[in-house]
Formats: sequence, C-alpha cells, structure tokens
Amino acid sequence: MPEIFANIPQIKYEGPASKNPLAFKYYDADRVIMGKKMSEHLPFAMAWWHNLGAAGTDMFGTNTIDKSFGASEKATMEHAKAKVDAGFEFMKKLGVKYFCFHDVDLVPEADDINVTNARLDELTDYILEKMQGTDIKCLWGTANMFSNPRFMSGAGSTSSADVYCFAAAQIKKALDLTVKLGGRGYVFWGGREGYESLLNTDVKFEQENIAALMHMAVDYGRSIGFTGDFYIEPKPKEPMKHQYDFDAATAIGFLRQYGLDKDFKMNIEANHATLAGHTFQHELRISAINGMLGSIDANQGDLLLGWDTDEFPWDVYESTMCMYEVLKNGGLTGGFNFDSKNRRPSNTFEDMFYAYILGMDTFAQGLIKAAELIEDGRIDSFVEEKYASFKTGIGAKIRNKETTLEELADYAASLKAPEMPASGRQEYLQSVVNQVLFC
Ligand code: XLS
Ligand code: CA
Ligand code: CA
Repeated sequence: MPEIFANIPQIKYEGPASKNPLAFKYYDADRVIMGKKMSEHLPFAMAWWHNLGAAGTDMFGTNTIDKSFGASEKATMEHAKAKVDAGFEFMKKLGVKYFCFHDVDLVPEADDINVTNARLDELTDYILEKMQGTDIKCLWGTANMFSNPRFMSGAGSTSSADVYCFAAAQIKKALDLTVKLGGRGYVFWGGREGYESLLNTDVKFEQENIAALMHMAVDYGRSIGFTGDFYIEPKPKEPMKHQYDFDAATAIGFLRQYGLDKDFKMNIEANHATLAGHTFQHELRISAINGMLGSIDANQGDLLLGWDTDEFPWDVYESTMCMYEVLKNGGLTGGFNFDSKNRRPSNTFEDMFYAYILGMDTFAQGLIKAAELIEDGRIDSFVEEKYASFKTGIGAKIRNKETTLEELADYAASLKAPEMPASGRQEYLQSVVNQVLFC
C-alpha cells in the first residue's frame, strides 16, 4: 500500500537542541522519570474525529485541507477505510499507541441504523486487521449522540421515548466496538444533555432518565466483559446553554446521587475546565481527591475567545501543573487524548504532524518539570507546614473528630483572640515554579 504521508519520516527524539521540525525535543519514550518510562506515564491517543475528520471547516467557510486520503468519494466505506490507513500510518510514525473514536467518526451514518451497524462491523474488522502486529489499541470509544437531528432535545434527556431507544442502541453498539478494539474506557460526553429554558424542561425527569441509561450501559458493558472505566466528560456549555455535567464537582455529585460512582470516573478536558471558569488543574484535583481522575482530553482553549477552540496544548505551565496532579494521583487508568485540531490555516499534512509533536513535547516537558517540582519538595513541604496547627493539641482533636462545638468555643474564649494564620506565600511559591521551569 502506498504511503499517505510519504514525505514524513518516522518521528524520533533528537533532544532540546534539535531544530528539526519533524523530531521530538522532549518526548523520549524510553526515558525513565520517577521509576516509569515516559511512554507509560503518557499513553497518548489520537482523536479520530479531529485528526482524520476535521478539515478546517468553520461557520464561515468550508474545508481548507483535503482529508480524503486518496479515496475517490467522501463519506463512503472507501473513504472510511482510507481514514483507517491514514490513521495507522500517522500513529505509527509518531509512536502514538492509542486512538479514541465516536461511532460515526468511523463510518458514514446511514438512514437505517441496521445499515450503520453493519458498516461498523465491517470497518472495525478492518481496524482489527491493521492492529495485528502493532501495539496500537483503542483508549476509549463513545457514541455520538449530539450530531444527528434526532438528538435535538437530548439523548438520555430527550422528550421522545423512541429517540431514547436510539441512544441506547448506539451506546450498546459503541460498547461492543470498544470491547472488540481492546478499549480501556467508555466516555459519555453529554453534548445535548442540558437545556436552554426551564419553561419547557423537567430537569429532575431528564436527569433520572440519563442516570437510568448509564445504569443500563454499565450492566450491558459488564455483561460483555468490559472491565474498563466509564467516564463522564464534564463541560458547562456549548452546544447547550446549561449542560448537566457542568464541571467535575457537579458530575461527581450526579454519579453519587444515582449510585454510579463505582463504575464511573472523570475524563477531564482542559478546554472544558476553562469554559467552566476553572483552571485545568482545579478540575483534575477535584476529580483526584474523589478517586475519580480517570482520563484526560489534552488540549487548550483561548481565554480571549471563550468557546471550545480545541487547540493543541502548548502551555507548559498548564501541562506541568496537569502532570503534577497526575503524578500525585499515581497515574491514570486512561490516557491523554489529543481532542485538538489544527488551526484552519495550518492546512497541510506536515501541520498534522507538527501539531502532535507540539502536544507530545508539551506534555513531556510538563512531566519532566512536574517530577522536578515534586523532587524539589518546597511546594509539598510548604503545604504540609501550612496546616501544622492541626497536628497537635486542639487541631489534632478536630482532625480526629474527638471534640464538640462547645469545647471549641470554650477554647476560643480562653484565647480571647487568635494569632493570624501564617502567610500563604503565593508569590514565593510561584517563583519556585518559575525557577524549576526555567533552570
Ligand atoms: C466536545 C467533546 C467531545 C467529547 C467526545 O466538546 O470534547 O469531543 O470528547 O464526545
Ligand atoms: Ca473532549
Ligand atoms: Ca472540546
């Protein structure tokens, strides 16, 4: 089979001094950091939809890059297979070991769901063939329950019982395919699970129906041998005004309320975190302290634009603080999916590679610097010391739940007035981060 990216060589690590645009400067797969290879810390994944599908279209203009990959007609099975060929060549050349997909990223959707499902069977057989002899696997699968017009009023939250059944059917098939392709996880991103006006919406009813659908998905997934994690991917808005999975705290509360917390974790996307008015690190920390940091959609937004721009991550402060959370979490059960797309004017095949090299190097730099921050120890020891008053005396009694409100009030009365807490030293700690980053 002729190469699709014929002018692109195997991408190798050449180190920070290299000026070769088609080489890694920081991602050195076999380098050991804190006892583990970089490739194990960073299970990178290619997002099928952006990398093989998105062709630069926006609301004001059509494609700027041709992603037919040699197929004579788009939206055909010939094109679907050409995308598989392109995807595997792309992943092999970069050393990316995972991919993520929606059902309808793989094949063109037919009017009849039975036809779509037959196409999915045929195409995933082809993917399985391609996987032979490689160590490439699926990171997670999902069902697209937001593009088709039938989902205009939601999938699990729809007002139509028939549409609800179509959502169920798509989830069932996407779970079958995820298991078939060795997927580590299964994602629910509730694109249309939300509302615009309470005048026409029964929120409690809709949330109960979403939870019921998730329970049925868990039961079915476990019955076919899916042992991985289910994920909710929180996002506050776009396309809906109010989305039910606003942020990690909201999604975790929902999972606990409906008894789904044993099977689900979070898939945290950087761009969604900032849309929710949080930092990426905040969303990771909230997930981690609840035992639910599962997987990451690695991208970044543009704070000046304020919508879901899905840019390739290049902010090393962000990737460092992300990897700091991931290392403290003991890693991920999932991985790092580049839910990112080239900018519209970056419209060549070379740009697709430059984008992944940028993203992989940004996270490798983040990993190196996060490990240095942890080994440096100044941040950890500051935080430890900050709460030292809870280690002994009345503080220890509070932590050990050995006191009462009356005892604490008597203690306060005996002091008359407390000393001020010690300084938070934020600027000093920020200078520690800069010192580690730029030394
Ligand atoms: C959209 C989401 C979506 C999910 C998968 O904003 O990021 O792509 O990751 O459905
Ligand atoms: Ca995403
Ligand atoms: Ca997104």
